[in-house]
Formats: sequence, C-alpha cells, structure tokens
Amino acid sequence: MKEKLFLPTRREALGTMIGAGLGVWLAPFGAAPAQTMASSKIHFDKLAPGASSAYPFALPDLPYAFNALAAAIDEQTMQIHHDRHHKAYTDNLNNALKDHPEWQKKSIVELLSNLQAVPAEVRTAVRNHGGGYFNHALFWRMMGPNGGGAPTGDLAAAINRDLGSFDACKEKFNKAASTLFGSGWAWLVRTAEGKLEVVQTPNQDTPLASGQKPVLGIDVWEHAYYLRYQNKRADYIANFWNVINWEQCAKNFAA
Ligand code: MN3
Repeated sequence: MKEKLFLPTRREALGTMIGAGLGVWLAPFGAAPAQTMASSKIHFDKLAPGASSAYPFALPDLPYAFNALAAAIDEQTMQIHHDRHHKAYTDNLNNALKDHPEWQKKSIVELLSNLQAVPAEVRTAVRNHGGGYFNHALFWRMMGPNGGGAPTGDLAAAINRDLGSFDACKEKFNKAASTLFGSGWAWLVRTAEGKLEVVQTPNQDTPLASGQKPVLGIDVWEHAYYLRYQNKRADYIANFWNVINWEQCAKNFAA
C-alpha cells in the first residue's frame, strides 16, 4: 500500500525538498507526464508562510490584528476562530500523530494528498484536524486589511480563460459558498491539468485530496460568520470580497 502511493524513486527525487521543509505535492498514483508533475508541486511555505509544513504543527500567527478585517469579519469572530478553532485543529492533529513517528516525517501536503495511505486508526483525525490545520493556515493569508479589488496578471488571465470573466467567477464562487449544505468550504482551485475551477468541500476536506491546488477559499462553517451575520451567510460571502488578498492568491496560483 505504502509503496504504491509513495513511489521510492519519486520520494528520492523529492527528498531534498521535503528535507528543506517545503510541502511537496505528490500526484495521485499512476503515470503522469513530466510537465504535469512539475506544475503540480505545492509549496506550503508559500501558501501559508509561518505555518509548519510538518510535525509538530504550530498554530501560525495571524498576519494582522483581529480587527483588521472589519470590512467583512468582526474582531471577536476572528479571535475565537484563530485562537480556539484553529488551535484545536492544530493540537488534535499533533495528538493524532504523536504515536506514529514514521508519519510525523510527512508534510501536511503529503498527508492530506494521500489520506488512503494514512493508518486507518488516525485517518479520520488527520483528515478532519489536518484539513482544519491546512485550510485555516491558508484562509488567514487569503485575506488582508488592504484586500479587495480584482485579481491581476496571470491569475486574472486564467480566470478569464477558464471561467469567462471575473464577474462570472464571483457568481460561481458565491453560489458554491451559499449553497454548500452544512459545514465546509468553497474554493477556486487549479486542477492537475492547470485549469481553474470552483468547487465545494464538506467539513474540513481539502482540495488536495482531489488533486487540486487551492487558490482562494472561504470558510462557510457557521463559526466563521454567525456572531455578526447569524443566518445571513450571503451577506458574509458578499463582504468577503472586500478583504481578499489577491497578491497571496496569485502566489497560490503560481506556487
Ligand atoms: Mn473555520
């Protein structure tokens, strides 16, 4: 099982990068053209600067003040969301791996990209808490006090090419975020073929598990918005566009 998913030759080739603390994307098992392989590496340190790529995972600091995103999210929500929810995912992920030294060597990207290879007794914990660790580390960076506006450069061009226009992209993303039933996330992702798509993931599942790279994501769990918006999720989603850090999203697209 392990050999099937982590091909020794590929592991050796990527060993130095893993050793350097970079999250490395492993393509799903099966033949992949060299070009796809090269473009499908994920550098977690670029997606979530300050977060840990491997065990023991540390709660990354918010890169701005709790009240910095007031154009979309209130101070109290930010504090509880970061200090309690994200911290709990971090602690629970570390607990899940504490008796599995061989899995402590895997990066968070490897773990979440190859969940079926993770030992059955901790697989659900890694999926839920590892997913929560990863998703939130990205989420804080996808937003910022000087956010909003529109994407530029290569990302803007890819949005126009694959989704028609920025407005069409927004409409699709808003629909994915507002119609997600229960708890989860809506994402703008880059597929293994390099195409941009809008997708939903339930709970703390990540796009990594489907072979996709996250470019932009919104947390639509009620804990992300309920204090200020109560049942008006659509208002939270509309205001989210005021705080998007497009500079980081462009890095995610390229990373
Ligand atoms: Mn959350």
